[in-house]
Amino acid sequence: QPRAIADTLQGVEGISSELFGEEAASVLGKIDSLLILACGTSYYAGLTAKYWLESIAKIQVEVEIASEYRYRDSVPDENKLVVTISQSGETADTLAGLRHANELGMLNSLTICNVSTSAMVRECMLSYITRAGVEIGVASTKAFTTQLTALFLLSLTIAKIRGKLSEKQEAAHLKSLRHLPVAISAVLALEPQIIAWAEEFSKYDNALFLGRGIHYPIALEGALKLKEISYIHAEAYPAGELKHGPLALVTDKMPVVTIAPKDDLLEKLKSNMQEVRARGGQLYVFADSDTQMISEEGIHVIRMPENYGLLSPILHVIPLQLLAYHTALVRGTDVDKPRNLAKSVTV
Ligand code: F1P
Repeated sequence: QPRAIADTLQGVEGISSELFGEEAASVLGKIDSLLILACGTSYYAGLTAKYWLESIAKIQVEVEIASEYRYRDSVPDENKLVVTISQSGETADTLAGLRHANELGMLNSLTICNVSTSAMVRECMLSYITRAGVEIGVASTKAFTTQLTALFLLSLTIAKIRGKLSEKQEAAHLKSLRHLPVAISAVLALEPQIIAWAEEFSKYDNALFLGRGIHYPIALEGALKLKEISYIHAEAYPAGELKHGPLALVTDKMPVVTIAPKDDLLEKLKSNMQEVRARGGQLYVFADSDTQMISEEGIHVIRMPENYGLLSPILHVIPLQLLAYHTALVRGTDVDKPRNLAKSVTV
C-alpha cells in the first residue's frame, strides 16, 4: 500500500485542476454540488470523501449506492458533477448509474478509477487514474486507499477553485499526503499485535464495528472486509446508533471493534464504549498513540503510531484490513477468492 499510494501521487507537484484532465478547469469551475456513485468498497470511499468535500471545499455532496440510484428520479441539476468511483471501471451497476444521471441531463462527470482503458474512463469527461497496480484479491484493499488518496486530491482541487484553500493549507495538506507511504509503513508494523487479536477473533460468529464521523465509513469497510474473506457476520454502525437498536445484540459473545482516533468525537465514543462494556461486550479498540484509554479487562487496545488528522481514515482502515486477513487465515478461508464473489461485477 505505501507503494500504491506513492505511485498514485506520482507527478502531483501542486493542486491544480489539470490533475483531472484537460477539460477539468472549465468543468470543475462551474459545478455547485456533487453526486458520488459507487458500489461496495468504492461506495465507502465515497462516503469518506463526503466529509472532506464538505469540510475543505464547502460543497454539497450526495453519495448514492449505484445499484439503487438508477431506480430513482432524482432532480436533474446541470451544475452537478457526477463522480463515479470504481477499481475495475467495469462495474455494471456503477456504469448504469452514470448513464442514468446522463439521461437525466447531468453530463458533467468524473471517475476515480484504477483501469485507464475501462468503460468508466471512456464514458466520463474527467478522470483520475489511481495506480494501485493489479489487485489479486477479490476484496479491495489498496484500491480503497488509493481511491481515498485521489478523492482527497479532488477535495483540495475543488476547494482551491472555490477560493477555500489558502497556500499555507495547500502546502500542509500536500505534505501530509506525501508522508502517507511512511505513515502506512508504520501502521503495517502493528501486524504482530493484530495477529494476536485474530486468534481470538476467529472464534466469534458475529462482530460489530463502531466509528463516528469520518471514521464511520471506515467501520463499514472493516465490517465488509471481515464478511467478505472470513465469513464472520459483521455489521457497522455509527456509535451513536447503538442505543437505537444494535445494543440489544451485545453480550459477552459479541466482539465490538471500535475506531477511536483522538478527535472531537472521542469523548462521545467513550461513552458508547462504556455501554458495550456494561453488557459484557469485548472491545477491540484502535486508538491513537496519545488517546487516554481506561485499562480494564474486556478492553483490548492497539495504538496507531500517529494521529493523522483529516487523512486518518486512510491509516485506520489498514489494521481493519489486516484483522480481516489474519482472521480469515486462522479460519482457513481463501483470502484471495472468497466464495460467491467476483472481482469485477459486470452483470
Ligand atoms: C465494486 C465492488 C468491490 C468489491 C468486489 C465487488 O467494484 O463492490 O468493492 O471488492 O470486488 O465489486 P469496483 O466498481 O470498485 O470495481
